[in-house]
Amino acid sequence: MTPQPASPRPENILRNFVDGRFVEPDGKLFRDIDPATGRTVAQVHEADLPLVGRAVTSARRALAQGWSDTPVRERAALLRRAADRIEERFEEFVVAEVADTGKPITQARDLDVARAITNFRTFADVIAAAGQESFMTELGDGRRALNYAVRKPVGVVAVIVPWNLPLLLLTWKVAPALACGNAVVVKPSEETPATATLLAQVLAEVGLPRGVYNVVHGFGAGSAGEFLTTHPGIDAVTFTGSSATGSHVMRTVADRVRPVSFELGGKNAAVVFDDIDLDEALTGLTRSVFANTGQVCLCTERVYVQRTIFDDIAAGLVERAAQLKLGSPADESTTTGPLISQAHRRKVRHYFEVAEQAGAEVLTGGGIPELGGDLSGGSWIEPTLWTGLTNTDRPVREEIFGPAAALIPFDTEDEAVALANDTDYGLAAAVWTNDLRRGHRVAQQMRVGISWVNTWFTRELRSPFGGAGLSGIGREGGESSLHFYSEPTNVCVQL
Ligand code: NAD
Ligand code: 6OD
Repeated sequence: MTPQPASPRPENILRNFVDGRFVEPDGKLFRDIDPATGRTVAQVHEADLPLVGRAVTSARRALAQGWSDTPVRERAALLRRAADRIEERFEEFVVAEVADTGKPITQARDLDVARAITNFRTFADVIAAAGQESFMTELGDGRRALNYAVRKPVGVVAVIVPWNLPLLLLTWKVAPALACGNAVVVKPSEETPATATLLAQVLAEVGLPRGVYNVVHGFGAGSAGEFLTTHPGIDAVTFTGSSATGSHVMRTVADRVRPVSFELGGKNAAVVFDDIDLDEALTGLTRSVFANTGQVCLCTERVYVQRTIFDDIAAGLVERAAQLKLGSPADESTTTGPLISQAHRRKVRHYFEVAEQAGAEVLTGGGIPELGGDLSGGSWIEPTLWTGLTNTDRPVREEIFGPAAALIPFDTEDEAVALANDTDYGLAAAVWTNDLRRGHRVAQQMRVGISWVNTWFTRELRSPFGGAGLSGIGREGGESSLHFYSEPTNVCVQL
């Protein structure tokens, strides 16, 4: 049976969640729009400065009232209950995520909500297994000192996330933060406020003490995002979003010397060698360029192809792009949703114009599709591929964050590595080759946080994840998350 799309409920108001309660809206509201149709899905209560302050205060109080000292096994059990409860309310999360993003329901189920569950289970396991560092120091004359590190939470963590994978990216940060005994104030994107709000219900249902998880809704500058990062009661900021916003947030917290973890933009390369299995590489490349309508920070926007197979790859990708099915997110056969908003579509279209002015040949796409009916008000865009651009052209240097990529030929391995690394970003790369040694050699030379060989977006949540250059600061995942979300005190005892 084809599931029904989320019915627009403009009378529905998404509330802020502070100190274990939903706050009755008494101020400004903004609209939550379904990008597939352009319809209003809900109204959202924008948190003002005093309300953000109350959220931070309630988080501090929760720490003081004992949350930070909760035994690890209790925190791990709570994370597991959260995962179980999301599983029980799975379709509610799916419907909310689809209504906010317009993404295909199959993706919301198989990736976004499924990963939220895995995030909670993984960090329950990670914290339950985590040890502490200890060293014996030889002081001479037979004297020794025992050093051991005691893991402590950082305190109140501001969690700011974007709209592309809202619940996945939120829980990727909230789960380890709670695992380490922190309290959080989360600011979801203004475009996608629903699942962070639903998560508040779930965490309350599974017994998270009040004040440990707070949600404040709103925008960035002059709104909840800025109120949060400038609040003196915040001990750390974990942020996923654009490099420009990351830079701004960094300056904001610099005066108070607060730690930041930044997962920022990407301009990711794929490098395709002529020894590949063509079909396998085309399947992988199609995913990496067009998944989530190109709105994944890890998506490939630069495809470097060995000249000997350039025409085959170009033709194969055009053929596969034509097979993508844009349509109602509720339809199980839809592969591709809209962009997140009309504003984002204007940005992506601007790059279409810049590419054509730079002399790009449009292999496919480049325009706005006519979907008709309910979908005519949505922010749809055509999957787009170009040739004829070089590394000096803006569409090859700047993050587009849409379903568009430039195909560029290379001749030698060294040239491919140099082209791929010729970027200010450094998030991800994908190398496609059947030569085992070359795969390792090239993957290791990439200046990125994650370098895949013959795959894309395959995630091991215990491995470090993050970016170099404009793509971020720090690493999260497994032990790396524990390092960010906890602060060790080293105890040194002379024996
Ligand atoms: P954005 O930077 O505009 O917004 C991200 C979040 O920051 C939103 O919640 C927004 O309200 C908030 N914000 C904006 N200005 C702020 C300010 N001055 N102070 C505090 N908060 C502020 O990014 P976006 O458009 O929502 O998301 C797309 C970007 O995110 C792309 O660049 C993409 O590459 C990046 N991204 C990176 C990763 C990663 O893991 N590296 C993952 C997903 C998305
Ligand atoms: O998979 C993850 O944990 C992660 N942080 C993915 C980021 C995707 C960017 O849009």
